[in-house]
Amino acid sequence: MPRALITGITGQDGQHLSEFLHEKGYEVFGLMKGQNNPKAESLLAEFPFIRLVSGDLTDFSSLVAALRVVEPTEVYNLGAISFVAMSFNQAELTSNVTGVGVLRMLEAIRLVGGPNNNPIRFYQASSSEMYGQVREIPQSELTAFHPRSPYGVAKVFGHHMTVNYRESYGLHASSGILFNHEGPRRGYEFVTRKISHSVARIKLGLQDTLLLGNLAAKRDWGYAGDYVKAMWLMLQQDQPDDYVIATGETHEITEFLQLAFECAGLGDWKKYVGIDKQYFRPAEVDLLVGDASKAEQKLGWKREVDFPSLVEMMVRHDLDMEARRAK
Ligand code: NAP
Ligand code: G4F
Repeated sequence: MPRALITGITGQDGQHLSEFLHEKGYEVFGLMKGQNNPKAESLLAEFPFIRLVSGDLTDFSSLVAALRVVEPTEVYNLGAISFVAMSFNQAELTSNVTGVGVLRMLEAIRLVGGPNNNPIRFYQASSSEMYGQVREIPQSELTAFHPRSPYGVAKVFGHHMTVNYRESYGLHASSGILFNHEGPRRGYEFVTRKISHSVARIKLGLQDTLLLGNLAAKRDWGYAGDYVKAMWLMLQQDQPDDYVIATGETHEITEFLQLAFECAGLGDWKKYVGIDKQYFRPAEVDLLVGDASKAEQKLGWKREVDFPSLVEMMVRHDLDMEARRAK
């Protein structure tokens, strides 16, 4: 039976990937940080099949110990400080977890090896944030990086380390350059979930306004459930490689706002949305749009959920959730 060790198990993608791998017959292990992580209980309540092992991406020996206990056939490194805004305020922590954490895991895999002398296959959660101030449109695996945040810089480090360990030691290490992906499990700090959640609360009379930052940014937004399939497909290939995973469409935040407010029957979003300087970033990524043709051709991957369906899925989920809470 294949065994997966997932770092970032409590995050959006960790949850989707656990569910997906479990359905495929995997034994699923998750790396859990902290001495009494409050997220453990709710995670196990929803996904009772997950087995937790203690460890932290900033602690090398804990990663070695986790690999020895689990003996995984595949490692998915999703753990990170992933909130770009926070990375400006905690640049050193972000570099340590999101950047050097990748090196620690690669080195641990190289030293521990895999069960029965089978090499462990490794997935690195790289990001479209690495393109930052984009050099070409759309962005592909060959586009040069110009990161615009400590988070983006850390992801570039992790990406290059993954490529380097593949080339230097022959590790089956693949890097997925994933564009923004969202859904009802998205953290409330990210703009799409902040909007869908606020729309639900405004509709139910629990909130009056929604304060946001730069509304002119454009993102290539897909559904997280579609994107974790691509992670798995990368590790099933004979040869490791790097792949862009994206929808190929870009939308302004105002388009997300328009669809979300309409979906809840609230009409014009401008009546409810205000601008607050605190949500602007020292440097912005203005536009992202990915070219996933390599993944489509080589992995047979294709997104299933389109942009309007994604917005609707998130708003309907949050309307139901807030209505249940209000009872
Ligand atoms: P997320 O919801 O923010 O989850 C991040 C996870 O990392 C959490 O489980 C968190 O654990 C864990 N973590 C934080 N610090 C850690 C540490 N020191 N050691 C071990 N684990 C730690 O992120 P996501 O949206 O699921 O994204 C998954 C990965 O894909 C991340 O690496 C992210 O940077 C990358 N990515 C995401 C997107 C996207 O649009 N979602 C796009 C491209 C790349 P706690 O909950 O215990 O803090
Ligand atoms: O939702 P965001 O915080 O996502 P961002 O910065 O694009 O990063 C996400 O996607 C990356 C992939 O490209 C991941 F690697 C990363 O881990 C994360 O998952 O912000 C999206 C846009 C930004 O331009 C931001 O300035 O929305 C703008 N924005 C405007 N008002 C806001 C807000 N973002 C947030 N979070 N909150 C606001 O109030």
